[in-house]
Amino acid sequence: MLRLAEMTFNARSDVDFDVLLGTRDLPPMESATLMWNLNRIICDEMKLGFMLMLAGTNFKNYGIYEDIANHIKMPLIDWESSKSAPSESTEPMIFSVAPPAEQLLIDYIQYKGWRDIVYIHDGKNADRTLRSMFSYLHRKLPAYQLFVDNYLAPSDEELFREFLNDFHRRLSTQHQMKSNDSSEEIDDPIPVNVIVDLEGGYRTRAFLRALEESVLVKKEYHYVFSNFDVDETDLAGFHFSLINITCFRIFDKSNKRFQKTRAEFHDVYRGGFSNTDSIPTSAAFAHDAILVAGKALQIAMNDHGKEIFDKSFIRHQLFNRGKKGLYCRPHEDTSETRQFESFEHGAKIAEAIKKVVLTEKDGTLTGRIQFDKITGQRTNFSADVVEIKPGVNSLNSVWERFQWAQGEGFLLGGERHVHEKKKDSSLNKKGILPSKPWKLRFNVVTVLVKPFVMLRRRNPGEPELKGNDRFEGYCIDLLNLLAKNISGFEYDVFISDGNKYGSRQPDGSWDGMIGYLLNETADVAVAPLTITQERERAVDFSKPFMTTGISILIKKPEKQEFNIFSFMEPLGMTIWIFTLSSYFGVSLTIFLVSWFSPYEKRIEFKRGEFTVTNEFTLYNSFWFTLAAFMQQGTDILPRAVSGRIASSCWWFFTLIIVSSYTANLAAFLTLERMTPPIESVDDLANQNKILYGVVEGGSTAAFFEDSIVPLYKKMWNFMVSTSQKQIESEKQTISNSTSNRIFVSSYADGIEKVRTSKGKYAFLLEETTNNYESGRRPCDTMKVGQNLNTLGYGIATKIGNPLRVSLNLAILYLQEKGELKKLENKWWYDRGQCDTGTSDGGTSSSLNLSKVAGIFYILLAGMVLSMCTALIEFLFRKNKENREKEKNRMRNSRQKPKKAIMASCQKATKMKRRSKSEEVSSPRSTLF
Ligand code: CWD
Repeated sequence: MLRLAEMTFNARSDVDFDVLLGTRDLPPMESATLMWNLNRIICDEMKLGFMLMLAGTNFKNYGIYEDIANHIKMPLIDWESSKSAPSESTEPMIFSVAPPAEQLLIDYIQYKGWRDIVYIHDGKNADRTLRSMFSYLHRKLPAYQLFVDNYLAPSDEELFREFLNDFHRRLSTQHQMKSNDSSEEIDDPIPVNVIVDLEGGYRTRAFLRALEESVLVKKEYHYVFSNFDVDETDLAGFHFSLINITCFRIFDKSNKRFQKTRAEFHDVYRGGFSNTDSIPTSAAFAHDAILVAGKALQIAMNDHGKEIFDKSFIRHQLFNRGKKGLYCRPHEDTSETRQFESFEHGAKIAEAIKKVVLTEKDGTLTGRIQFDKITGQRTNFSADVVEIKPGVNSLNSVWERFQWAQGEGFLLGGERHVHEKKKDSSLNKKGILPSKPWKLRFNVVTVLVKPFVMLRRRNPGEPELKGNDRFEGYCIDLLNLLAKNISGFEYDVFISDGNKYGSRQPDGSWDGMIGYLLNETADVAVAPLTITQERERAVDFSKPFMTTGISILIKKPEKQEFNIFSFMEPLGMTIWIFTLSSYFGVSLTIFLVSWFSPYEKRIEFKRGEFTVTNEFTLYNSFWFTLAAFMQQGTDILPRAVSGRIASSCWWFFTLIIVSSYTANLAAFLTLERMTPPIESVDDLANQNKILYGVVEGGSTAAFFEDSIVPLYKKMWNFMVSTSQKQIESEKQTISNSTSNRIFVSSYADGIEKVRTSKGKYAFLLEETTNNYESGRRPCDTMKVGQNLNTLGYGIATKIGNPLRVSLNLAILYLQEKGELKKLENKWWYDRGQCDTGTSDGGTSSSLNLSKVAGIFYILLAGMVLSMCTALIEFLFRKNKENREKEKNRMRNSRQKPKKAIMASCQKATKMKRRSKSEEVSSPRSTLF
């Protein structure tokens, strides 16, 4: 800015000398050391000499400049602080281009009628400022009572937030205490008016940031920023939806003449600041300080003759009173003894500065410049007061600007400007946000993706579509709804180059829609843009207008083809194998228990002989179980309990299996079966016949890459390794085709790949597109399984854009009214082209083992029980026989003589019976 001012001044044709701005690079030093050395540095510079000093002082180094200026009589034009010289001085050497805000503050306080204020300050300057304020107030209104509560702001900007939180907490407690002390309830909020007086724009902006994030902020708080360092352009970047803010503006950054000069300067020097750099107000004061210096020298030459400075400079060396240079400490600094001598032209130049009157016509950036002859402070200047009152939200806040002129006060008559004044009548307007927004036409960036944004088809003979009419889709309808609900929201839609959503590049920049927002080509991005933490750091997102998740898209399975073995399909293969094994197992069990159990034996009398037989031979056992399985009967049945247990279990088993088979067969043969090869993400991950992939570099790929869930990690590793194998095999076959790759470059490519890969490729994409595509012709894709995660699509704006608040309210309003659901139905389901009824293939799948495992367990338990019973039967019978034998032996030994007679009688009885049984001739006659 100093160089720009030098260039501006030297370009003037009415001045026949140039100002030469000397600069000196300071050696690298800690700021504390710099302060320490500043005096020496300035004194060294004086040995070569200059005509006046220009500096942006701060409260730490002001004293050093002040000493040198007053002592050597070297005028100082300060562009940073507005301190005045001691009032008794009639020959001020220090002149401040930065105007004092005290009078403006007091006028404002009086205009508002405030009696209590809180004054937050940096420290050193506060005493002097308050003194000036009160002296002005007592001169103007001796009876006006003003109470000031002082707060010292921390010197470290990092602590501002903590400071403000404490401060707000303290105010709340005070209010509480006042309510408790008072006999009456204090319901009305007590207004708190805070004057913030911080040094420099940087600190003031840091304070604003902290204020924005501070807790316990209340609507009755009014913050006034008393230095001229922030204006509405700075404030537009902050959200203050509750509190009132006032700032003072003296430098209009949008000033056309300034912008033009700046552009010229940029062209000439190809450096310095760019057109987008924000210029702090202190830089504008520095610029004007140079103009003041030039003008003062011109006045001095006019007053004292052109030759006044002729002998002062010879080959860049100042000669003061005929001697080289100026010496702060002449005895220490030179070998020749010389008396201390002040600057011979200092007083004349200071006198000339007092006469300077510059206006915007002379090129000043901060308005009229004139100095008080006694204090050296700027006088007769005017400033704008900008008041920001909260509206429904910060977008709709009311910005009032009015002018103030020193000595005159506020120009509240016809010259008061009200910008963006809220109209009460607008409250009656329909919609949720009745007031007028700050900016009226927005650039909206989007991407072409079905059915969110699509190019509208033109019917033959229709005129060419222009502007927003070129597009249709969910997002376009959403924008229309937003425009209806945010009053004054108008927009122009354009498509992101390369249809990119926005991802962070290795150099930290962003491409796609996010990039457009950051470089301010677009104000809003409306698209299926996922809210991610990485993006949220770069831009602001609204509340989600739609939720979705990553899902699996596969090709619909072909309809079932029946073959000669289709009858087997109602039962799964494992059931068939288990059933066959059970058949063998049960048959053998029945055989064994029958062979073992004595109760299964029959004594038959055949051809004159008694024989012991068992009908359950191995062959008969297999026949018996097979007949039971086929729901048929046999002529043999078990008689022993063990055999009966085994048979009953088998009958129960066959009952369940056969009825399940019958039921399943009917469904199988009548329904068109379309069983998908995979039914969930686990199925997909645990197989390798079907390849699967995602869009390369997209948010879905990022989800898998960054996931810590083992299943998704495994899937990502599979995708990466498969892709590498594919690339290597492409290299070996020297093929340029990338159509086999599992990573695709767009969603359309992925969907196409699913369609053409004959069921050997599954694509992972967001559910919204999945559902849309599955409902479109040729109806050959389908979504399987649950979503892998939950995502939200949000509307993105540049950080700090107050439009976000309106968008949030509008989205919530549309959601509550069901408008968003209506839109979703319109674009997804009402326009569906496929019959969704036939795609339900899971209803007639083969019966699997897990559903009928119980009957296998029952069968097994039955077999074990039957064997145990057979063993018990055997032991029981054996025991009984032994006892009988013992009894007989005892009886025989007692009745030996009768034995012969008994034997002949028994023989006769047996002969008689045999002849009877032969008459009946039944093979199955049984003695037991
Ligand atoms: N995006 C995506 O990854 N899959 C999709 O189906 C659609 Cl419609 C969009 C982009 C994603 N939402 C993003 O913001 O990157």
